[in-house]
Amino acid sequence: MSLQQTLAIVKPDAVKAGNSGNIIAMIEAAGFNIAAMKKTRLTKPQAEGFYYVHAERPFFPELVEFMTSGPVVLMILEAEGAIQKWRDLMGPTDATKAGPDTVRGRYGTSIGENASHGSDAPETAAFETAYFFSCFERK
Ligand code: 3AN
Repeated sequence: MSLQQTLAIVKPDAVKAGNSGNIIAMIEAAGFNIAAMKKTRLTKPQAEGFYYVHAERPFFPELVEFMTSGPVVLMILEAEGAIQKWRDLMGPTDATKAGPDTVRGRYGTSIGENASHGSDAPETAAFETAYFFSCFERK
């Protein structure tokens, strides 16, 4: 296993509910290095571009609407095997099926409003981290 970077997003539902600090604490307790972090509100074109692979899916308009509904916290997480490690900590996409020790189990409520995002492969992690952070913003 090698040192990897992955993109994490605290989604608008979790930021709105005041849970971004709790989620960051879970990330730090799990041993990730937070290599970059910022809070911002995505524009519609930014959200559409980020989720371009889902553009043909029926839930795409709902997804874009939700992701632009309020501020998000964007982070680059670094660890050995960071991509899978962060997906394990988040739990499954459907928050109603996520365990009590996972981010989505604790702070998500449904398949759409699931508190967090994580890259799913090295190629998507490379695209997603570069989508939101320049090389000057990575520590
Ligand atoms: P993950 O983020 O766990 O990799 P994907 O890639 O299957 O999950 O889905 C991308 C995003 O689309 C997820 N963040 C999820 O919240 C949203 N999504 C997936 N399926 C649905 C659905 N049926 N209804 C609403 N949103 C969905």
